[in-house]
Amino acid sequence: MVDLDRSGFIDAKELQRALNSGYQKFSIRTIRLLMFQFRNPNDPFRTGPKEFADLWSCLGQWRAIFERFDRDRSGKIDAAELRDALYSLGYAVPPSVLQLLISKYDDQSGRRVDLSFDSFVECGMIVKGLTEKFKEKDTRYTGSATLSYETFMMMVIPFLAAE
Ligand SMILES: [Ca+2]
Repeated sequence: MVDLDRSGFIDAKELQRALNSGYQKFSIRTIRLLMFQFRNPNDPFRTGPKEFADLWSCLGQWRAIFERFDRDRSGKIDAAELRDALYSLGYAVPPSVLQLLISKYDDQSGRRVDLSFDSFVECGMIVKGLTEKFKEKDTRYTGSATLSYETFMMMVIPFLAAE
């Protein structure tokens, strides 16, 4: 149903259309990040039925986490709720990092930053993805690692998906 042009694969626009519903909107940036995370290693530029199923199930898990940590039932996740949600997943993100991350979603209105579901998923995937990448280099879990310039860039750039 999602594969509107019947190509056997879904593209970012098709996925965005499938995920957007009345109260939930996904930015194309989050969509691209999701597609990157669930790419097929043998065919990384195409999202087929299996990748889509994995992605869908992962979104269900993020939804459950979102509901669980939206303690004040505001329909949004604030900085403290995000910290607790990430902590529950095993990511003890330093306060400075959390602040930098959440500041990316500041709309400059002067109000407290609150994350909608798609921004929450994006934050979660960035923290999870980069932490896992870092852990590959920090095999003894010391919190430090030595990386080459190329390795560092290769780690980070995929998470800076274009708008
Ligand atoms: Ca909330």
